[in-house]
Amino acid sequence: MNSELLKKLPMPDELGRTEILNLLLSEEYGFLPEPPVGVTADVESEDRGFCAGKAVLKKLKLNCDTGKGSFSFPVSLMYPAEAEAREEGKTVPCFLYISFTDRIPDLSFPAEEILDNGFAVLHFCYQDVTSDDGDFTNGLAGVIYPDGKREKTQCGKIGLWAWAASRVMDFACMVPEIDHNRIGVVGHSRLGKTALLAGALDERFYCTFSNDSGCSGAALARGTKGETVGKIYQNFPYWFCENYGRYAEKEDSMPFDQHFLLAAAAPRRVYVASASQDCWADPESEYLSCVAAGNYYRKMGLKGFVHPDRDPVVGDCFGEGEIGYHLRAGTHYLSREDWGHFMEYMRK
Ligand code: GTR
Repeated sequence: MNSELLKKLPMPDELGRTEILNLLLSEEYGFLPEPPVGVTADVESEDRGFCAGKAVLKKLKLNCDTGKGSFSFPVSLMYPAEAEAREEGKTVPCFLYISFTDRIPDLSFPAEEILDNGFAVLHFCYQDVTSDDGDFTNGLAGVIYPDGKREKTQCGKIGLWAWAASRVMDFACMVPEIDHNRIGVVGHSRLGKTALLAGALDERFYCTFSNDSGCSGAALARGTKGETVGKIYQNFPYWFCENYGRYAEKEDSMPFDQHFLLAAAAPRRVYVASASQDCWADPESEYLSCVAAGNYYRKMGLKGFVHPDRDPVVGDCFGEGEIGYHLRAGTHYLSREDWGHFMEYMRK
């Protein structure tokens, strides 16, 4: 384990959650829009025969009164049919899955398996919120930034997707089948970065699941062997706020590193999933970030990240602390194996 690097990292120890978040928002992701004045849902269809009738699938439109105009986007809700027996107190834990597609199920989303395991899922497709490019005139961006222009510290696309995840959370809190204290937000890759931000900002999330989120997600920027701040900001400046560009190839000058993002979720749970051949996301940097954030948790009197004092090997899964981690064999992908670990961690 690279303990020299760990010693050199800035530590959030003296900072409270609000200060950590302010730092991350002003320097990296940008400040998100205010929460909406109101959120309502229109049920557009209901399939009671979903997964052979074992589950219910509802397609909804979520309407948000942002204060700057109204914005709507599609969301899907699915839960095991037996969760409707509410008088027996059978509410179920729920995954809020930020997806790359609107397909249900999908190769990266084994819906039936998740439902069979007793979980509800709320699902939305990120590009239904706003496009994944530098155009800030469409979707939520178009409502929040009427002329398509942002200030230096106003959020980029990751912040807008994370804002949408919190609106789905607003809705989740109105669903009687769901256990409102057991909702985990899940995302892969750029949407893993989004899930981490949403989970750090919104204390209603019980747990955040980051899958292969890499640079500007779970992975430390300092000492990375994968994607750098310079590279990501060159290719995807619109994911972040303008200030982040100042740290391109100057990671050592950052007053924070990505373990601050994990620490901002304390005392709640964060789970980081890495893949052994995902060199661009850099599993080692994701692991070290958990180690560093674990120290912050421990200073709060929590377990933090419970792990052996060595680099992880394929097949390792550390789920004892408030920070969980696994290293799966293979490449950049959200697999059934990853979901299996997420479900196991949520059950704890
Ligand atoms: C890559 C990007 C990564 C990761 C990935 C993805 O091109 O460099 O940071 O987010 O895209 O989201 O698929």
